[in-house]
Amino acid sequence: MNKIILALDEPLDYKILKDISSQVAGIKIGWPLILEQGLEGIKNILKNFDNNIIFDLKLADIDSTMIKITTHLKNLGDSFIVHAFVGYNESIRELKEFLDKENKKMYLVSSMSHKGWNDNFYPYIKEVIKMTNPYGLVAPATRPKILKTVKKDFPEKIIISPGIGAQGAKIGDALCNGANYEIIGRSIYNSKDPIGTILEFQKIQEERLNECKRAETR
Ligand code: BMP
Repeated sequence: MNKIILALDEPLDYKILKDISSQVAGIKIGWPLILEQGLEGIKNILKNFDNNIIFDLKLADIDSTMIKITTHLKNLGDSFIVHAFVGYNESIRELKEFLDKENKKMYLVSSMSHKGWNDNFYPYIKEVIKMTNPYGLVAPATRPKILKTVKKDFPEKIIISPGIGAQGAKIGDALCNGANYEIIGRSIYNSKDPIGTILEFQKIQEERLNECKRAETR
């Protein structure tokens, strides 16, 4: 089972990264690693990964700024995570057109995993998602109710879900609640044996998925 997206917010040894690359469904790169390693460092890290490289810059700006930013990174990755709350016209619409032309995917943030996020805005975010028709969505493992709602509203979208381990959700829970992949960072890159941890998490994911499928059919 390959349903882990590694959130690489801190560097790992190159040898470990090479071994990890075949064990995960993707890698998420964001500001912490970009600022620490610089673009050249990121290029070297990404040599270990063939595909599903997700740039998580949580873009939230006007169209021309977001297009400039993604232009710098488009040759390095496959997808970009973008905030939906900025709205559609002169922002996400134009970025989506640009990314489509470049054959890149967009994930929109539907809800976040931390306590301070306010899901009262979800009806608005849902409208932006509908208009945009992105490739995928980010939805939190920490709040099963909204994750299930997002899945129900957008059953055909790929849902990637953070909040597992360090933020409190259990491995496999997001998969049971409708996510396609679980985004995991600290529990992997801070562990003494990242590859062993990934293999163990994959086993737990499989067991949890079987359990919840069985529960559904009861
Ligand atoms: P960790 O497993 O170490 O908590 O990492 C989670 C990753 O997912 C981090 O890169 C974080 O920025 C990201 N993330 C999140 O935690 N919550 C969200 O709602 C959206 C995210 O992208």
